[in-house]
Amino acid sequence: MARDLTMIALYVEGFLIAQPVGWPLAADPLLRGGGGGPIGMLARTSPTPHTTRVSAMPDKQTVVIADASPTFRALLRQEFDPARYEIHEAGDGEEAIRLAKALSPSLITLSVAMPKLDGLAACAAITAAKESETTTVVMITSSESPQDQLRAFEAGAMRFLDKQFERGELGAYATDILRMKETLHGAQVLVVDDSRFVRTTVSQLLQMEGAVVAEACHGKEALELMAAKNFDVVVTDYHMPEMDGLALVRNITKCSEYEGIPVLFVTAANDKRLAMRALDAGASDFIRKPFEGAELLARIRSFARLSHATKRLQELATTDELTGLFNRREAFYRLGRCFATAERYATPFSCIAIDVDHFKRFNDDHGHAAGDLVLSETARLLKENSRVSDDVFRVGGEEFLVLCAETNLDGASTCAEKLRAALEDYRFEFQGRPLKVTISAGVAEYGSDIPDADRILALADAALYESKRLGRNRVTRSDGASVAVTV
Ligand code: GH3
Ligand code: MG
Ligand code: MG
Repeated sequence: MARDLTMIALYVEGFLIAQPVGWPLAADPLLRGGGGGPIGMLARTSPTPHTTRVSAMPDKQTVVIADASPTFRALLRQEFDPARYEIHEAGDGEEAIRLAKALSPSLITLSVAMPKLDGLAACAAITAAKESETTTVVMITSSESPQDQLRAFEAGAMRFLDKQFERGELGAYATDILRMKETLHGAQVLVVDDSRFVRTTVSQLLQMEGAVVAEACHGKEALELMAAKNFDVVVTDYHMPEMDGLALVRNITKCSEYEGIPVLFVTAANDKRLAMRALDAGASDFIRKPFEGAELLARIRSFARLSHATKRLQELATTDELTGLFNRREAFYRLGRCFATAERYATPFSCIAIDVDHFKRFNDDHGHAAGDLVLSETARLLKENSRVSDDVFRVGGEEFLVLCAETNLDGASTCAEKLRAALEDYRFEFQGRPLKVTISAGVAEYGSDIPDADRILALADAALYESKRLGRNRVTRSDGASVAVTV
């Protein structure tokens, strides 16, 4: 019979962490001895943080089955649906390590008794290797000995399975583990707690599931980290020096850039009012101390899923499909924000309205597909030839807008001329044919006489119209001054 290795909770320093039930608690000399107990196990077996892509899993998961007997390997193979898994087999420990490094499988099963190198040694080598840091190892043995199980966990195995396992058990475990990895693999999680012990333990739990974790010891440090990097989920404690959890939640909520980032608030069991205050302040949920590691992970997984879905929706709502640029709606949002900042701090900003010349004729002559290619290439050229601090938008069919932060009319006119020249110089290619287009532009700068964002757009548009009237392929400033041609 297979051992039940689902998680149980273990109470350590004020909160619970999850442990495999198969862990021989009472008989474990390490637990009684202190230092090398279960936390030590987490520390030894958890992979190092990594910075892989977020969540998207390939169509088929790779699994390696390592056992000396081809018959037993065939039996294990039956656990995995060939439509969902790509199975590789190894006949000894050395081959298992080689395949683990070459394929970075999602899961590997290792039998303890194997030629050349036994399963335990192979397991230790695989979990230590960078290439297989996200590989889950299942150790398979005919031994019932708790000491063997302990050694398997110490070597980095996530599960210990008896050779007499029930049919379907390994397959079900693989499905479970891969679903968990799917949602936390590469998820960016920020853990905020003033207790180093709690931070480290929570981080290690998360890292074991493939999350990328950052740690902060109070709210202020958390905000600093959030300003520098995007997170999918934040987990925060309440009592902390400098800035407590509640103040952190309030700060996150009031900042529009952090909209959609779920915050999981950790409260003491008996403080219902605090939990309510945290939710009122904008936390997505709370979890009571002491908590089980398994529950914490389950909640973070669901928040990571939510966070990805929200980000995807935000992306869809703000980007133009053809060019990948920000869309018209985002242009108005950012223009409004730019306007408010300029009004408040009296900083300059300018905008450039751009329109592709004679584009209707271009479509008629070369076809819509060629037109689409030109639009997406034009978008790329506009981005490449403007500053990183400038925002480029597609605001209409063949109409673009560039917002130049902290830039006056002279600076923006130089930028517009650079963009015009870049388009004039560029040779597009469609189905082997070289094609050319030009653009016209109009530039306007914010000033105290401009009452609202619409007005600055109207000025840039009027200047653009003037460029068209004067013959196209040129830049006009809203003050009527001429713009030197750079080519
Ligand atoms: P002007 O120099 O005065 O701007 O002339 P124009 O022909 O570019 O201007 P007009 O506004 O009359 O026509 C714009 C054309 O842009 C109409 C349409 O065929 C084309 N267009 C708009 N959106 C798309 C698009 O998504 N793909 C393609 N291929 N063409 C588009
Ligand atoms: Mg046009
Ligand atoms: Mg137009």
